[in-house]
Amino acid sequence: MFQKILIANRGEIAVRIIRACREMGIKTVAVYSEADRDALHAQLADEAVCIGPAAPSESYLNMERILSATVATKAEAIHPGFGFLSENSRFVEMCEKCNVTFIGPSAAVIDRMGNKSEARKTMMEAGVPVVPGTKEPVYTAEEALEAAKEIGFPVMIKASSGGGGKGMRISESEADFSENFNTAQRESVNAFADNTMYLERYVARPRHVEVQIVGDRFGNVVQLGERDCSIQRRHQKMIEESPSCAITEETRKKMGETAVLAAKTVGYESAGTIEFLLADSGEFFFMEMNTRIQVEHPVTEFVSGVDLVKEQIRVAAGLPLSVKQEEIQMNGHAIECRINAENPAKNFMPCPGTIENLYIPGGNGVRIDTAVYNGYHIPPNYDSMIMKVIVHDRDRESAIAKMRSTLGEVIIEGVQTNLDFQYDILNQKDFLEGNVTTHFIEEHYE
Ligand code: MV4
Repeated sequence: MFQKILIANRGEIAVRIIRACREMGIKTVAVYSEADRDALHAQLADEAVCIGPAAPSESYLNMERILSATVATKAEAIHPGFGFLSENSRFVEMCEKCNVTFIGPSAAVIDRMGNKSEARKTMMEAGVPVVPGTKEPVYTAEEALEAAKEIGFPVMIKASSGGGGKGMRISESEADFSENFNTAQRESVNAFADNTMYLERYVARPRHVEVQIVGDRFGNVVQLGERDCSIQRRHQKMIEESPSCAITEETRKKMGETAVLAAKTVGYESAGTIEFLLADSGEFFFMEMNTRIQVEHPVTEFVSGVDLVKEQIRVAAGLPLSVKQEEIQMNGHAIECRINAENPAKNFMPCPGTIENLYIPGGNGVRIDTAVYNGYHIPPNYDSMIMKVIVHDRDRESAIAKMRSTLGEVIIEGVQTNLDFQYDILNQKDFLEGNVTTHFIEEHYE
């Protein structure tokens, strides 16, 4: 096992990783920017190294500085968390050159899955269901239109380097196709310097259901059930839960097996997520694979009892997974609400500032992942998510009741937050009935 791990991240996920390391008897090194001198992760770690100015490109995204800090502190491995360098294959290669273990999948797997059009083709060939559409990438509006006529309208035009909705356009008919294709492609060229596009039939009012998997280097892959992440706003998830109330036992089994097949097809090691689009027909289709630990991993930890970060560390050290599929039993229902320092009344504008009064609740089946404390100044340079409230109870109804009760106890003063907005969602009839699609927020609020 590793003696010392460097955490190349900040905020609640850095704290989450430090805790896993400490429980495993592993020393930790935090890195922090000049804006994060007072950040909790820098105080909780055994050592902390300042790696540069507030701008992410000068600190948390700066590969040379992070690797220098790793070598200087003699850490043997880097945990990247999510965001920042977590899905950067060049960084994985640089770690290898420095003899440092990257806690995550290989550079080759990150590249293969990061290219959405290639990932789609890989999955099609493996027999994983994908939305009907192109198998080979398209580059011009002319060839794309021919493909779109075959698929049938409406079609979804997607950028191969996209994800999170960037470089994505719906085309309703032949008449609007070329304009939408060109706009989506231009967006992709500007954002990712990549003109590679692909097409899918448009799936109306879908749900976002994803399966958590974890694999080791011996070829073992287990799945830890699904998460329903349909409650999103502009591709930012707000509420995640496990299990999904939208699928039958039969679909659940098939989806889990499909996720394992997808991961085994690429020889996946570490924690990863297979995202599916669930159509109202009950059919599901592979969308993308996320090759990192995700924000919403605690809901899976609650229902499965598996510590995903510890498993990541174990398998990166060359050990086998600590659990077999037959030993995994999913229990009860978990829900996560993401609390952001933002103003819902002002178009959810980020609202950095100083926390003047803070109360963090607890209780049976309550988990709060956060890195803020009383008097903490939230810097304006990073993500606005400041807290994750996660609850676990025997069924969905009890979990919703627990989440309402817990959110009601949270006190955050000094900055605007989406706490009240989250509370309101939990009282919406459609949410309570499990009537949620990816359009829930726009249909109920905007
Ligand atoms: C789709 C779709 C409908 N049909 N693909 C959005 C981001 C990317 N991960 C996939 N996305 C979608 N792809 C087809 N063929 C609808 C969406 C979509 C969506 C998906 C998941 C969660 C929220 C979403 C919000 C709007 C659109």
